[in-house]
Amino acid sequence: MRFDILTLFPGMITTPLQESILGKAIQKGLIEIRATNIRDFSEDKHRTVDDTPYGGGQGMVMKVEPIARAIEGIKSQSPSARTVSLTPQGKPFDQQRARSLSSEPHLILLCGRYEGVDERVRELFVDEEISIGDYILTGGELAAMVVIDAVARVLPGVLGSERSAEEDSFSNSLLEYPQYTRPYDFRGNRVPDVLLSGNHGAISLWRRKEALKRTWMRRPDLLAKAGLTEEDRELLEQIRQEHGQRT
Ligand code: 4GY
Repeated sequence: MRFDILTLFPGMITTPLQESILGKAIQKGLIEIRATNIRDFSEDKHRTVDDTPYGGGQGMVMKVEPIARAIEGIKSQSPSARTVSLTPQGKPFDQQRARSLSSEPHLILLCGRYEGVDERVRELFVDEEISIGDYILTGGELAAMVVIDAVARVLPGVLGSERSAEEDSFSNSLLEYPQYTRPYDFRGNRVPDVLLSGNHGAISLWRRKEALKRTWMRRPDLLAKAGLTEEDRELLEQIRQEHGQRT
């Protein structure tokens, strides 16, 4: 899968994404990440990419022409590439969206700066706007990296053959159960004995219950859309009783 990032700060993008799992995915040829400087598509001698807002107001707005030329350049080589803009005005990004974007062969990620991007860019060139959360960043770059990381992670082969993204939290709409490794006792804080029991049935049941407990306590909104089994409902009833009948 290919990712083209359009940004005024290409140096922010490439180096961090070359570490660890995504770095290996690049080396294996599973993903290709290219950052393009929008300024390279400005045609005036000052390499202008922004201007003052029509109607007045503070700050600068990114101009349509350099972005149009950058997108058209990529699309002339790859007509089916899908253009995504990162903005707080977009649809909330989640695991489901990460999975659906992972079936695209080529994404163009547009990163705005300053007060935003001329609206005609959205109207003429953007297929979809995505928000990574209800807060305002100084630019779309970090959001684009979040999207790339989450999308690349679910591609076949990226996590390695021994582990699939299907098994983890959010694929089943629950938070993860707690994990432990050695030592068994850290300053009097011991690992739950069931995890040392060798009883795989008991371990699975404990983990499921802990996942349900965490989700119930921290993210009850997720429980509503989780596909709960009859056993899950019984575990939740136990959890409610153990916590003195809340909700
Ligand atoms: N939140 N989710 C976000 C963001 C910065 C002004 C447009 C977000 O995705 N992007 O905060 N982006 C803004 C800054 C121009 C992008």
